[in-house]
Amino acid sequence: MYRLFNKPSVYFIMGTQNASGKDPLTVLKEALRGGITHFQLREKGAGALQGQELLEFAKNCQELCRQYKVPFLINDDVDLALAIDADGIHIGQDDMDGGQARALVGKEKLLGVSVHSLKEAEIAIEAGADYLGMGPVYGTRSKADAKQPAGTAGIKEVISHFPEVPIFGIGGITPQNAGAVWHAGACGVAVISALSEAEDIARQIANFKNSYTGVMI
Ligand code: IFP
Ligand code: MG
Repeated sequence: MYRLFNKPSVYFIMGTQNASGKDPLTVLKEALRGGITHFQLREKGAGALQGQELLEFAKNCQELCRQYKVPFLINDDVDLALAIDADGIHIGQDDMDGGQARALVGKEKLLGVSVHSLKEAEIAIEAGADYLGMGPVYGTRSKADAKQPAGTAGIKEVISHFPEVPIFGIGGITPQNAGAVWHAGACGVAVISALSEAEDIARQIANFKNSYTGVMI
């Protein structure tokens, strides 16, 4: 089941800095209960947990994900992913090379790569990526260094060349604007604040899934 990326997937990305004043483990639990399909721990920026604190927090997230049988991935930090035997890692273009990441984590772990062009997608797939994250589709506030919004044209282009590779749209996606992402052929939406800042997280996840239902591709 782990390797399946069934539509409509809702991939939640969170670090302690995204919990908007709430207890991050409570936010994650609500998201798991509400039906997220993947989780990525992305501990970044000012005040990010480090060392033993990060390890403990990661283990707590992992335990929750296990209870809900949701794959647990770590952003960037291959050492942490290996130390706790996470289900996979996600790397960006500024991080280590995809092939190097694959060699370090082995064949069994999930490897996700952020891409912004067909060329980057080709390289990531060649390196052994299991899925791609592509964006920012729309404007986002969650990443200080985000690129210009790219819409869904890139997702369509990559899917036309690699129809079998799961692609998540990321960046400013809401249930209201997710239609174009599904229409482009993405397997899922990847979201940070759209869930972490939602009044009712479970309702928001349902809204994301419902934004797919009935869309003709
Ligand atoms: N895409 C994804 C994912 N995660 C990231 N951290 C990112 C782009 C920058 F959702 F996993 F595809
Ligand atoms: Mg990164």
